[in-house]
Amino acid sequence: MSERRQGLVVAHLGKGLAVEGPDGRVLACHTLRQLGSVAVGDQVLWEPCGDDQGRVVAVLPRRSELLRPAHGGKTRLVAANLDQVLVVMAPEPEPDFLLADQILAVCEHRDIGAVLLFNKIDLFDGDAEVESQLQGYAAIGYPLLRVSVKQGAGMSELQAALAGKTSMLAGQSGVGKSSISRALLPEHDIRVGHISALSGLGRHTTTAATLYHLAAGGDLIDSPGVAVFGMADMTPAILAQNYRDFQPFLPRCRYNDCAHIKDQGCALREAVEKGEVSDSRYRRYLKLLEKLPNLRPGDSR
Ligand SMILES: Nc1nc2c(ncn2[C@@H]2O[C@H](COP(=O)(O)OP(=O)(O)OP(=O)(O)O)[C@@H](O)[C@H]2O)c(=O)[nH]1
Ligand SMILES: [Mg+2]
Ligand SMILES: [Zn+2]
Repeated sequence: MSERRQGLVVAHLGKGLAVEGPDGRVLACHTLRQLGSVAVGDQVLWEPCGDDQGRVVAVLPRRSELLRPAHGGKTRLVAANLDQVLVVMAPEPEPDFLLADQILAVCEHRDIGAVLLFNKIDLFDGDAEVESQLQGYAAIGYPLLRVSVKQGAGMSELQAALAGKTSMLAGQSGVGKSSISRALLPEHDIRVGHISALSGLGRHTTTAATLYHLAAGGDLIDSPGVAVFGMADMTPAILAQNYRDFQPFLPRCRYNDCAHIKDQGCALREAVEKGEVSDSRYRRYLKLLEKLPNLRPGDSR
């Protein structure tokens, strides 16, 4: 029986995994079929087998799981042990606060922290509407960082927010996610080369999630696309519960299954009318409801 070691899954290969051992070396590993899904960010136990390869024999308990919808109503694990998602926005393209709300709700649902990252402040003219939305998020407890990768502004605060944590960047196209990654990840190209060079288990595609170590501490999982923040497993009730600012009011709705639309005795709507909950957050919630697959007409009273 060979010796078991702990390792960190840093990438998916065609038929296996790239696992980083305690000495920092990355090697290709097979997985046992009965292990089920293993994802980037997983802590695993592995044992050496053959030439510079390993076999993953166990997955250690996870503190969080990020899933995305897959074929046949199933879900696929995209990343494990994420601590936080950085929701990147910018003055240009015009901020998509609906997408931001969706990402924040999915993170809340998965017990993953969230931070707002407002990039390109070199282009920001102080637009009152954008500023008021940003401050609204800060008021309900989301940390708000303002940076300009282009000018290097706010980058040390960003590094401090990432230190000691496993994070992922998310947000609409063109806000600067890749630019931020490049600024934070001097080892990016080296690592992609190493992982692609691992033999025997198929190729690593750069379209798959990959974990990188940050120079100033912490890890960054680079995962393309915002599809991972789908709401396939959410009902109206679950969506509302994952709005931090809605939570205090929900237990006071007259009906347990209140969808908070036109329901009688809806405490959330009352709170919006009294100005205790942001009207724009509530209106965007109504829009997100329309994107939920589970909402049938007549679900609400
Ligand atoms: N003025 C300014 N431009 C920036 C800043 N950060 C990024 N950009 C520019 O914004 C554009 C988009 O940046 P990307 O990093 O490609 O954006 P992305 O979020 O990765 O976009 P997708 O890959 O399409 O999702 C590029 O032209 C960058 O040079 C910034 O701080 N200030
Ligand atoms: Mg990009
Ligand atoms: Zn209600």
